[in-house]
Amino acid sequence: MNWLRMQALQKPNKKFINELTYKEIDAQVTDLAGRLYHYVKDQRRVALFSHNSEEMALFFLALQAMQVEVLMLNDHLVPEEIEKKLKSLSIRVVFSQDDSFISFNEVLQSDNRENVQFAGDFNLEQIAVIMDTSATSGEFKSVPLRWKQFYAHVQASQKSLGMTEEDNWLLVLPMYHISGLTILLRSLYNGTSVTLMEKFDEKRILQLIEAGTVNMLSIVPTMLNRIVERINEHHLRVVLVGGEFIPKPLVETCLTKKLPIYKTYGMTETTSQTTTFCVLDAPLKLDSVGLPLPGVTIRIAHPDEAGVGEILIQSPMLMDGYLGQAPVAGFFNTQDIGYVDKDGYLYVLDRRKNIIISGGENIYPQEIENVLYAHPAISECAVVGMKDGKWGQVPVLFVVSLLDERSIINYLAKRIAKYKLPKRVIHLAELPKSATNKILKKNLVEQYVD
Ligand code: S0N
Ligand code: MG
Ligand code: MG
Repeated sequence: MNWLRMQALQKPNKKFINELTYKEIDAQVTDLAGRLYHYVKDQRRVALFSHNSEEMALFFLALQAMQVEVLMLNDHLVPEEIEKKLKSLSIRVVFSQDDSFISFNEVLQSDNRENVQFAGDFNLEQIAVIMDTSATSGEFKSVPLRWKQFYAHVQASQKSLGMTEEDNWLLVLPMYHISGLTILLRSLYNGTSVTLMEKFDEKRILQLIEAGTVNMLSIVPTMLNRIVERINEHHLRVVLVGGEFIPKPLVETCLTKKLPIYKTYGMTETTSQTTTFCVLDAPLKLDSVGLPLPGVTIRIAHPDEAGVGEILIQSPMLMDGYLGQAPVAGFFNTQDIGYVDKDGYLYVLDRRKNIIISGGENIYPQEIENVLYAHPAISECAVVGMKDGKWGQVPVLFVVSLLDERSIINYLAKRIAKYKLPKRVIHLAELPKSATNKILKKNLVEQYVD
């Protein structure tokens, strides 16, 4: 079940990524694996550090063929963040688009080439990728996803979206997120095409939509917001939207444009899609995130009188467990809050406590606070989320310190990725606290943010 080899045999001339056919990609991947051999032969795990590119996809596929576990690094991370992750996962080899590590070009041009034979099958128990999510404690957790989860996912996703021969899926979400990587894998499994885009380029996306080059989009609301007003003619079959709360006015605008919006709820731990539905099919369920995909069971833990509680998920797409932690026994607690209606549609009311989602990127207040508390001139701080027209939500910092805003931001910028930086810094003489001396974020939000 090596999907690439299968497609290269069955549909050699079908386009896979941009202008490259399955046969061409299979040949390039085989060639690349030969050049990668000397870099990875002693490694169980390596990392990729890149924005979307054809090279990134080739490296990913070649490393999969070689059965190496691949840590997917967000390309906005700063060196200090990357070092921590590599150390904790004992990774010594990193391939990157630029020269910060072993560059893609260096490997592609290397003359040191081995003739490697691939296993004909992907091993379903093999860890394919490792992706990070953070815990509310601010420490990151690593999610290992195996071929068995991807295999279950592509089949369930197929049932929810119904792939066809003509499908061409825009791949603009980063492949280091599950939202982006699954676009590549669904297409690979179904033998369909993707249009890979290195950067979110609004003008080009609008052209691709209007020309009918792409008929499927996966997108976060922040991006959709930036293009929806300018979509006129379209041949879209599926617009899969998730990753953050979708404002109702945005859904309504999409409806007036007759965009086939598929709302979806999922996360790295569940290999993306867990529930999905097309709003055109169920206009009365606009506020929901849809029905469970085949094989998925959803339960609500500790429901109140209205049936609202923590969302639990059991599914063949669910990770076995975080690396280095006990496996998930049965149901996985998303810590998101919601309910299921009488028809089985899931509603998500609140995302995991404290998490801030900016432009589809998760930001964990405690991670920022931990970095700040390491600074001797910062005695108290609290990061909370604030609604934002462009990003959905942005972090705001409340701080007790003599340092000015500029110094604080400069200090943070060396240590955390730019998208995590507080968009506002508010100095206070002291932060509100409970009787047990815990900072009352709720009071800060009510007094300054709402
Ligand atoms: C929104 C994006 C495209 C913005 O990036 P853009 O416009 O390319 O910006 P840059 O040129 O990189 O930077 C410009 C300035 O903006 C700052 N910045 C960049 N991104 C952010 C951000 N997110 N928040 C705040 N600031 C940001 C930069 O720092 C820079 O600053 P200056 O100008 O000062 O230098 C980009 O953020 C993006 O690609 N977002 C999407 C990420 C994503 O894929 N999220 C989803 C993650 N969730 C999941 O994977 C699970 C859900 C899921 O699977 C799913 C989700 C959606 C659809 C389908 C599914 C599915 O189930 O299949
Ligand atoms: Mg960028
Ligand atoms: Mg970017």
